[in-house]
Amino acid sequence: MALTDAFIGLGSNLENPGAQLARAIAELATLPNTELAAQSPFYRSKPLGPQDQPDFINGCAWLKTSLPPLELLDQLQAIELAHGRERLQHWGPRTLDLDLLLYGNRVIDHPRLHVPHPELPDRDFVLRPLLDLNPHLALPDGRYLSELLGRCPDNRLQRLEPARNPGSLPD
Ligand code: A4P
Ligand code: MG
Repeated sequence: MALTDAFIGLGSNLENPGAQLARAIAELATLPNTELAAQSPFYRSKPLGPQDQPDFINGCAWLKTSLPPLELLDQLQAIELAHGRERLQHWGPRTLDLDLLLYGNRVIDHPRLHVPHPELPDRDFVLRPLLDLNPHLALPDGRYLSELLGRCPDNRLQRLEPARNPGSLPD
C-alpha cells in the first residue's frame, strides 16, 4: 500500500514534558500501517498565548503511513487522551498536544481537520524541528519552510541535547 509522509508536531508543558514527548514518539511508532521515519531534536520554547504557564518542550515526528488523515487524527487524539490530556483553556497548559502538520502535499479543509496546520507558518517551535527533519520541506502552495522561519515571531527556542542513554555512560 502507498505510504504518505505525515509530519506530527508534539508539544507539552506539564508533568515532565520531555518524557511525555519521548513516550508519545514511541507510541506513534506503533500505530497501525505506520512507520516512524525520523524524530527531530526537542526544543524548549516560551509559551505562545497565555504567559502564566510553564515553558513548552516541542518536537516533530516524521511518519510514513497508509492511514487516511482522519484516522490518523483519531489515533493522535487517542494518544493525547492516554497522556491525561484535558481541554481546559485554548492555548493553555497541556500534558501533550499532537498536531497533524503536513500530510503529503494534501490541503484538507474539514470541520475536524485543517492541513497544513493553520498556525504552522507563524511558529518557530514547529518550523525549526520540521526543517531539522528535512531542510527542503515546502507547503503545498510552494512556500519553503526555511523562508517562513525567517519571518516568524521569535519564541526563544533552545535546542535540548538528546537524553543520554544511562546504559552508554562510561564506568
Ligand atoms: N484540528 C484541526 N486541524 C488539526 C490538525 N491539523 N491537527 C482540530 C490536530 N488537530 C486539528 O484542538 C482542537 C481541535 O482542532 C481538535 O479537536 C481537532 O479536531 P485542541 O488541541 O483540542 O485545542 P487547543 O489546543 O485549545 O487549540 P489548538 O489550536 O490545537 O492549540 P495549538 O495550536 O496546538 O496551540 N507555545 C509553545 N511555545 N509551544 C506550543 O506547543 N501550543 C499551544 C497550543 C499554545 N502555545 C504554545 C504551544
Ligand atoms: Mg492541538
